[in-house]
Amino acid sequence: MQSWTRPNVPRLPGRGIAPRIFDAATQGLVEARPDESTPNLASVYVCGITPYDATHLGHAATYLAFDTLIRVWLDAGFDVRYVQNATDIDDPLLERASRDGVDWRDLAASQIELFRGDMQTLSIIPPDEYVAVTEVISDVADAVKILVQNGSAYPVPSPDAADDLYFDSSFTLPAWHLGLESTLDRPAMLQLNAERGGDPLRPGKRDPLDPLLWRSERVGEPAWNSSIGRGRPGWHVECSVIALEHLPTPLTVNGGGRDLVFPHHEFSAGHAAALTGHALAGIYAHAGMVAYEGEKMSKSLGNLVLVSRLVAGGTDPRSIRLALLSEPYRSDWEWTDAHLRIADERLASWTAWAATPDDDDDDDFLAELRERLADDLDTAGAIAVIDARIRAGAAATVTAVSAIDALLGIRLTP
Ligand code: 5CA
Ligand code: ZN
Repeated sequence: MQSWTRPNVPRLPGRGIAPRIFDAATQGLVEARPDESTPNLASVYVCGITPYDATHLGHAATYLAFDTLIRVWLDAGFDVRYVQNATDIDDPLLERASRDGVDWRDLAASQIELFRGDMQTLSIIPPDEYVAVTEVISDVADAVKILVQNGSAYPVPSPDAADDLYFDSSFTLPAWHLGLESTLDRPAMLQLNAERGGDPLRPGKRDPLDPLLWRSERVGEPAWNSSIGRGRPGWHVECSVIALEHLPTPLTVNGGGRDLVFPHHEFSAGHAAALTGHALAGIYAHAGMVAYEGEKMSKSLGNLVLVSRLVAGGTDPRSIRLALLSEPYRSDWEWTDAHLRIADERLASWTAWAATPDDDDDDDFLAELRERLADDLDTAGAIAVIDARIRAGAAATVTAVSAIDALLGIRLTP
């Protein structure tokens, strides 16, 4: 599927540092760099939107976190390969389409178009491959067939349709990258599973946690022909298949928002391990949840601040970027109007500062910025470095202005 236009990312003098970022599997900071199998190629899969109610600031914050990672990687001299999906067939999308009396395909297409526009407006580096789930249904079915053949998938009867297929989670327990080390106990897993698309109460499963791999055709629901009959894929396996198809494994980073740690990334990794015999990713990285009016910003609650609405109301997209970058990407935090007011003031001060740059190189500044960002993408720290420079009366330099553009994605000069 078509991605969006890539922003210009200036090259900076010298070379940046491979960042250390937080890994959910080991619960610690790990250097994010290519491994020996792909010595200079950093690869990242980031879970994309389910296309309705896009693009809210929570989505934007998550994609901006991985945009920062990619900018830091490029500055460190790595080639980067980036893949993102769009979950353009799933129960919540069908429910919303039916609630609003629109065709689910039209809803998905229009929301993906809106998302592309918002990402481009925010100068977010596009994925090299932007893949809709509906483009890979037969590949997912073929993968599920392999799981059936190797014994990690099993049928669950349905009263009104052919058998569905589920993943036997005990099959990959040794490869459970996140469950192995995470702090989740079984009751917490069961609860999150129920809240986040699982069906622990479905009769006939070997373990209530086992996730759906393939839903056989139901009357009135979309279905596709495939090597395992007519139906549609479960959620987690789509991301495993798209990542495996387009990126070398193990990926350097598998990413998304923290609401995806369990069960989504757990099972994407589990399915991939069952398919390939090795780990999906070296690092599992997650952005914190952005809240609004006291609760996680979410499509189901409807407490959304949309990027497109802010921009239509005259907000400078660079202010949105700066506001989101002012919070550590891993924290959960609450969006307030003050975030935008402070970002507007900061943008005005930075722009005035950048208007008359010196030609001198400013190696210290660049080194400080690189050091902050290599430290778990400390964008708030990087912003503080720039604020401090300006407060101290240091002149802007051509390199400093380019560094802010390349690393933070904020262009200060026309
Ligand atoms: N399509 C699936 C992933 S395969 C999905 O989670 N879609 S989504 O539209 O619900 O979310 C898209 C991305 O934004 C995910 O990475 C999700 O973790 C992230 N996200 C959703 N809500 C928030 C929030 N309030 N704050 C931060 N990130 C969020
Ligand atoms: Zn996903």
